[in-house]
Amino acid sequence: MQGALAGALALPMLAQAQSADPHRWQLNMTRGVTPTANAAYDAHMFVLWACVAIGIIVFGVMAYAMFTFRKSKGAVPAQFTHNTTAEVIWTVVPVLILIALAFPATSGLMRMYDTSESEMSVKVTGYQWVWKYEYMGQDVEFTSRLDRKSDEVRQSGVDARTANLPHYLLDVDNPLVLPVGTKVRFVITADDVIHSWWVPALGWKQDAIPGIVNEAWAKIETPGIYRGQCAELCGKDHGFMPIVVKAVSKAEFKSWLAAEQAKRTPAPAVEAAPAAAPVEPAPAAVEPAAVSTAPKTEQTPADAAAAG
Ligand SMILES: [Cu+2]
Repeated sequence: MQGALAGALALPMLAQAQSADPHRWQLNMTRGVTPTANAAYDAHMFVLWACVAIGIIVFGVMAYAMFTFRKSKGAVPAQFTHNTTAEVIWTVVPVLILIALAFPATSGLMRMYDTSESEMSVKVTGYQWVWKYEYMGQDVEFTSRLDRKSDEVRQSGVDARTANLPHYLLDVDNPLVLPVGTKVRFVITADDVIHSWWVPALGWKQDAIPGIVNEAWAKIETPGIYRGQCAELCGKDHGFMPIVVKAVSKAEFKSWLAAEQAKRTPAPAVEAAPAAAPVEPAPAAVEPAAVSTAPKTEQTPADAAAAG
């Protein structure tokens, strides 16, 4: 209880430590690592500066009028009740400004929702309180949960700041590995209550709702580790289901995927990767037949290499 409380209290502080790495007391939004995230950032900055300019103009004119036409200088209030020209101006100008602001926002949103021509799909399922990732059509799936060290610290009741964990509550056991320069489509759902999958560097947040499949996509430009969290209050451990995306080169992703497939496919798992134990035990029924075929497939590349 005490540990959970300490963890909950530490959250606002640590939420700032996430990627693409904002710093403490940072006030503005960060640039992301995808074209849509950067479009969102640009739209945000455009609107911000438009608001700053409008604020300076409006308050500037107001301050000038108050100072120049003050009562002590003998100013007399104007005596008019209606001015069609002024009304047309203060209606048309804001409408034009709103259209100018809506344009980048709408075009950005339309691009965000366009998942066509994606090169691979990942299914994300939220559970209390883990994420499950399935690389669709690749036979690779795993769960991703809070790393054990963070969990131990949060349950121990000690002050998290003394634990010397740079990514306290933001690390997971199995990160979602993705290739850079690839349009990845996400299909997002949940299996118990509503969650929300959010990695700020990707520039979007998508609700994970039981019985509904939401879509999103990302084309990550820069390799790196990008952190996020569940963004929909989903129960007592909502604060303890972080997200880690590891973006790697296409070649690196290919070999990672092959290694995962080998690990998780019952056939080569026994022979091919004895050092890396599978996270989930392979189904026993498939094993005997699989073992007998494994040496053959193993020897072929080795023999070829020896011959060459
Ligand atoms: Cu949650």
